[in-house]
Amino acid sequence: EEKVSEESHNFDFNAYMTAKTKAVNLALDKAVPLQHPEKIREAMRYSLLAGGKRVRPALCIAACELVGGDEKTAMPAACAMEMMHTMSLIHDDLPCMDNDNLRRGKPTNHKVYGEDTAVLAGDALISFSFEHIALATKGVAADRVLRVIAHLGKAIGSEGLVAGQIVDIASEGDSNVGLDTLEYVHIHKTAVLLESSVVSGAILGGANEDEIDRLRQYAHYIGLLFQVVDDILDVTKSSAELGKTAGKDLVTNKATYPKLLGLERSMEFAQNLTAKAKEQLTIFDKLKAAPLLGLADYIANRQN
Ligand code: GRG
Repeated sequence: EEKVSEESHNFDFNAYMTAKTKAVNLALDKAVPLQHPEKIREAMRYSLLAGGKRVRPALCIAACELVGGDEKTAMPAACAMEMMHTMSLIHDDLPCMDNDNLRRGKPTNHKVYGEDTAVLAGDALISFSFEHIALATKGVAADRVLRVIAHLGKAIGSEGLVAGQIVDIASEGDSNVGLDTLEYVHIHKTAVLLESSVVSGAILGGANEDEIDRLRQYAHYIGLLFQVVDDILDVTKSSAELGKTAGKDLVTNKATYPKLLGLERSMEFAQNLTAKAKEQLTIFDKLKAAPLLGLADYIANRQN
């Protein structure tokens, strides 16, 4: 049985993620120190340092290392990816959006600091992300840094995260949402920032165009995979909890893969996406690609 992929045999993925998470948390803490005016800095730090898997910074650093760069070179961009991600979560949780009370196991930003401050904390994180890449990236040619900044701007704007969010909002309560719309929302809300993370790491590490394109496609597939697995887990988790065969997503309005494809075909789709993601990495040395291969498996096999 091919359960553990052969690539991961000699590579300790958990140790790699633990080390990267630790380094990223330190860098984030340093990048956004508590200073005047304290209220906004506290709100930014509250969500930024609230935990989270740090998948985007890990992708950014791993891609940089894969093409011959080092962790330090990618770190400002890696932090910027996490700051943008955090910003999108703060704004997504607002009463005018999803109106959530909990995030990463803690009260949401607006619950603690108020809506006004939560909006501003998100705004400040957007602006600081760009500033941080521009000022803190060392030893990389300016044209490469500029390309990273442009890529990130596109990824979070009306061709990326914002596009995914507005189409998601528009499709709320619509019982006829099809696979195309579901995929559009997932690609724009999730895959695009993962792509930006990987592409940025690759650009900063000195990748050539072919390498950048392969890595972009890899991230595209794992981004979609992330959401398909999320949908599958929603069904399997709640059926386990309820002791029933039909999970909560099969009875709510929200379109999901299991609802549109059935559980079996959703699981096949997830396997396909994992295979396609890994296929993109075959141009690289297998040992060097181990972290990204491991990340694909991690996203495919996560249990919560
Ligand atoms: C204001 C420019 C601007 C953009 C915001 C609100 C919004 C537009 C977009 C929403 C994007 C959104 C919430 C996407 C969901 C992304 C996602 C997969 C979240 C879960 O990511 P994980 O599992 O979370 O990596 P952790 O907590 O581990 O970091």
